[in-house]
Amino acid sequence: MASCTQVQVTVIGAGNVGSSLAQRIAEKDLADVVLLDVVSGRPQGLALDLIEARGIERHNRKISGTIDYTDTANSSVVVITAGLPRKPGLSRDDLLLTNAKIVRDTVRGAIAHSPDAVFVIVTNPLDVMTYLAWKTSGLPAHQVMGMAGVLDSARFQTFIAMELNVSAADVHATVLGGHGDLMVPLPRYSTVGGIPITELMDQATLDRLIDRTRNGGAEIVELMQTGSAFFAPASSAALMVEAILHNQSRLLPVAAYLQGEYGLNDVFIGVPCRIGCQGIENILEMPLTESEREALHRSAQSVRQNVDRALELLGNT
Ligand code: TXD
Repeated sequence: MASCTQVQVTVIGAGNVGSSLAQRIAEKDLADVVLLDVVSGRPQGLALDLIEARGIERHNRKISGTIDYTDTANSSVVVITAGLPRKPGLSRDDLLLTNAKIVRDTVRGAIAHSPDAVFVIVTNPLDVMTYLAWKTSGLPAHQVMGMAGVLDSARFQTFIAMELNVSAADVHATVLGGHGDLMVPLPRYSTVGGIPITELMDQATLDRLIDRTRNGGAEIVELMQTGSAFFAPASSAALMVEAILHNQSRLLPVAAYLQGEYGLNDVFIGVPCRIGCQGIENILEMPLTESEREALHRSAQSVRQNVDRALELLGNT
């Protein structure tokens, strides 16, 4: 008899990013979704709300909300969006430790019931949390990746499209490195209809767009005052989930574990990877100029320092 088992994705953290991601996954008909949070009632309520739109959105995906990890069993992909945002009065170290503990606990909870899942980490500080998630999981490195490069590249793509008054669909933008001030937008590898943007705008314009990309998250926080970006982050994570579930071999910039690539070792950082059903199928090494390579190394150095600090803080708990 044919099996009726449906592919399932678990989204941990039913906050802004998590709930938008659940919506995207279900409405794009990618998979059934289990939404898990520590706050009882919230994931259940959001799931019911999403289910009540099914007739209108015309899909039959199951969406359930829970606080119990046993309900997440046998997920193909687990996305971790649980965590606290940066708040006034919360020091960088407090946030690092709090989110490190949350990521550690959620990975432990999820992996116990979905040992073969591909893990996609969204929680900030992204590259650090992806490293901790991988360490905690004991999974092969190709099964753990962080979402940031897709979002940072989408922001760069948007600003280029707005500047040149062309469709974002015709712009390909490349941003490598950590998700933070030291990210590495690569204009040489960013194109409009195949033409490098270095041919289409002067240096001052390029610098302005790069700066806006680097501060993309902060610009939205500044406008919103309470809360941070979640629509584009959810779209970015959904794109990665789709590439995994549909085994698309898409080339996407994701935080991946490096073992010598780009001259870097034992660090998760944003680089272009081929993404399929196994997770990261391989890491693409783009030829970099000396200054691009230096920028990537500077970004990796800062990630590494924060990983060490997080491990030190966790060790004291
Ligand atoms: O590019 C990127 N990687 C990012 C990262 C883009 C956008 C947001 N980025 C980060 O994702 C952000 O800095 C946060 O660390 C996470 C989630 O952002 P979101 O905007 O969704 O935060 P919310 O709305 O505060 O939601 C967090 C949820 C909330 O419902 C908590 O109750 C839940 O996480 N939470 C937990 N769920 C399960 N288990 C535990 N332990 C837990 N702790 C908190």
